[in-house]
Amino acid sequence: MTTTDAPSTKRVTPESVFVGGPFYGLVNPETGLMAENDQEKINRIIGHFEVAGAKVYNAHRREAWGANFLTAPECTKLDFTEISQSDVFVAYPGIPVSPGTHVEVGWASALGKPMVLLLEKDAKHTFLVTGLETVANVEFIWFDTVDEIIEKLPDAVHKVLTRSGPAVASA
Ligand code: 5HM
Repeated sequence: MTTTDAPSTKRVTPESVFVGGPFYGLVNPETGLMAENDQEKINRIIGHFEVAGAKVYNAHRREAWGANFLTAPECTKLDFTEISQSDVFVAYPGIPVSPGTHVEVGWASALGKPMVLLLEKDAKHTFLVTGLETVANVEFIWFDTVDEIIEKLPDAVHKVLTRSGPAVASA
């Protein structure tokens, strides 16, 4: 982790981040790719951390947005390893709901990873995500637009990186 001197605040920033979100359900069977606006939602988050010098792990980009899917055992093992190695886990659990991202949220919380979850305002999210504060070190960003996420990310990341969240074992 690194501390940056912004004019008004000091914020802790991560050296490594895992970015997750809906993938398989968003790949158009005709093109074999995610739509550009769906790619953009992920790319904006990746870019936010990369311009600050962080190492970003992300399956969508790694697998060329659907053009180069890994096998299920390959991506499962890689994602678990990369989440384990990351300072912070940032993800859209998804509208549409992403089954794989929900598995990753479970791994990240059980691993005690600091987490920031990006939740669409006025949408239904499962109770086991919106209730995660009771067992995990998590911040939620409720958003309408990706611009809102980018504005709120630095504070949310700082909060989870400087706080020790509830341990699952002591729940
Ligand atoms: O179920 P869904 O595809 O939406 O799950 C997305 C999450 O699973 C992503 O955060 C990604 O890290 C992981 N994933 C992956 O790494 C998912 C798929 C396809 O299901 C894949 N590689 N090929």
